[in-house]
Amino acid sequence: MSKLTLPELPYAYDALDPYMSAETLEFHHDKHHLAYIDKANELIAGTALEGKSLEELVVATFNDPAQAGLFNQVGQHWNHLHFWNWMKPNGGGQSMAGNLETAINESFGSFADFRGQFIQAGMTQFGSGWCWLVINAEGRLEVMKTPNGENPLAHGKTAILGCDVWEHSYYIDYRNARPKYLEAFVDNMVNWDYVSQMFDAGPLKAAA
Ligand code: MN3
Repeated sequence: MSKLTLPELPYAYDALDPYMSAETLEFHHDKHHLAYIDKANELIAGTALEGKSLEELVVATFNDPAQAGLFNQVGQHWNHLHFWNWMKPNGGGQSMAGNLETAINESFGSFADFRGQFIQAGMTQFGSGWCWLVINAEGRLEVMKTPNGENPLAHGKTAILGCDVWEHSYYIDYRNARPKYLEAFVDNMVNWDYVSQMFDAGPLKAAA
């Protein structure tokens, strides 16, 4: 593939205020995400990994201990590309397509049970990482958490929703109150339309 690049945010920097401030998005998107991309491009240049898709890069580098440094960079690029789209102004709550709602009810019992498990996963991820709603190998939905830049693809699972619980994602707005940030993410920011698109698209090929 050609070099990894940073897309614009899909909304204005202040669009998620007061749940996520313009200051947070400016730092997180313009500085943190860009740094992952620059480092990944530097590490990929001139190697046999040039030409692989981003999903292939995540899986290939996870399976090669010598590429542990690059794994976190390409994982974080995938994670953030989608993270910006997993949020929108006036998002969150239980407003989603019927087939996704049915799948959530079948997998978790109820939306409230999903919400509780997702927030719990984010709260209990010790240190930096992510909590996820994924399609597992059996085609069912489950909640999981991963450290650092790790992406569910490394475990044969396809993320359809993820929340960044690195401190850079919430410390300006919530200080140490990670649970409040996770509640605001689920209740006020999730872009269920984008989650639905990923759910309808099904498991990524690289997860097989
Ligand atoms: Mn981040």
